[in-house]
Amino acid sequence: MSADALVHPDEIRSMFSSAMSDMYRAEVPQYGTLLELVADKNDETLKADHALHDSLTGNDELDRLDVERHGAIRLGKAEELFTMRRLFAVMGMHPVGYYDLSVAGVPVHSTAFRPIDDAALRRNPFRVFTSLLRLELIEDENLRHDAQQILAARDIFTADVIKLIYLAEKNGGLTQVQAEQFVTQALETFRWHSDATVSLNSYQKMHDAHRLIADVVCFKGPHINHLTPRTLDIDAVQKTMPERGISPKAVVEGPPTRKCPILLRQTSFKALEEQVYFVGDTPKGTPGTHTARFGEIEQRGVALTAKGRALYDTLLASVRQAVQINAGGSNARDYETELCERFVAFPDDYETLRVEGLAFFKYSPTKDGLDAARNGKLAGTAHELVDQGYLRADPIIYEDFLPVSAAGIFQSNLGGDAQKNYQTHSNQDEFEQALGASVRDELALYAKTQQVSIDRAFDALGLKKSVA
Ligand code: OOG
Ligand code: NI
Repeated sequence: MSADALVHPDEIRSMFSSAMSDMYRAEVPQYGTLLELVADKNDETLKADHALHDSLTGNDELDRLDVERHGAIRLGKAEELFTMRRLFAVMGMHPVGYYDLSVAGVPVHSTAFRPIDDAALRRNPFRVFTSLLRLELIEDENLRHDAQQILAARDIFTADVIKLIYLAEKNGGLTQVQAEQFVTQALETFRWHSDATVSLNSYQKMHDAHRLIADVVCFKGPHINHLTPRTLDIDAVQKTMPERGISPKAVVEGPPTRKCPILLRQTSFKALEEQVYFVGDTPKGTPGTHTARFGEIEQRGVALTAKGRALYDTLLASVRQAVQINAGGSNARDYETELCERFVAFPDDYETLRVEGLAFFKYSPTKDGLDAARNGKLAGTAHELVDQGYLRADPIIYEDFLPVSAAGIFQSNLGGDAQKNYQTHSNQDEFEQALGASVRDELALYAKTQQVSIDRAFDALGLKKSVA
């Protein structure tokens, strides 16, 4: 490769995600313990479940499993979100989805920066759940004004990373040397700073209004607050966490345990109380503590269509109406029982999920299909060809997040497991204005992946195009 050849954005994303993981492991040792636990359980699961092993191999998911993780940051002002979009674009990560968390009592709205095409997801599906504080939801006018002033004065990006973003935009990418500098410089924005930018008194005022406001407003930058590996058996990891000195939250967010996993299940361990210094009389500052950083694991399942998602949302809402988890999490079992009982209404085999149009699948020709095509005796729809054994259908993995689950993860790290449901209006327009772009519609991305796979499979079988 010549010195001025451009590095592929997927490669920069992999370099960045691995550098971020190393940094977080050094900053939060429990994250390293969690990674080991997840790797052990994934090995056990794969050894015991050959069908799962085959399906992950067939879907090209096995290779990405070890590098797969997501993280999260919380930003304070529109300009930060705008520049963050440009920074992530250098690594082939683009805003997908709009999440309104105010409905669950968290004063932010969010998107997920992630790779979007199939090849990029296979290479490294690193995602960052990115939230923007909604200052207009702070009721106290003085406090809102103070928060605005503090945020206006901060700059979370290094001068060098800004130059490199411009360079990447101008030249359509970065050279190897520039990419390495970019990763080092970009990492600075996500680093933990134990020096707060405000006095203990200001911190406490923000903290009393909402702990999240203190976390976003009082520090130099949007420290990465967790990194989440993907597990193949979240129940096993949740159960084993205490044995390795980690204490998980009361319940796993998302759907219940199923034979055919759907969407996303997540659980986290409590944020750590860390020593920080507030602006004060002595040069070192006034010592105090702040809790922000935690650990999380996730298990991903098949992506749902709009129809499937509507069923999921309805069932989940009915569970949450029936049982609301209390602050101590002591009624967690009641919640789980209710969840399992109500989700009996959600079909739990891939064939029904596919035929009823509840989930997305990737189609590919089987060997029998290719043989039959040579003899020219194929006909039918995608579903019929699957029935005849000429096509196979593999679940398309859900690459996104769930607003109710995300709010639960936020809540459990802001003090207590209590679930809340607030009513406020979402404001996607304002979010996209700050972002300087519109977010992509995740359902359209899955639908396209499914349709492209059908088109390719039909081409390979010498058939005319069809829809699933
Ligand atoms: C983000 C919480 C949401 C997820 O996986 O749903 C999240 C945060 O606490 O900033 O990470
Ligand atoms: Ni998360």
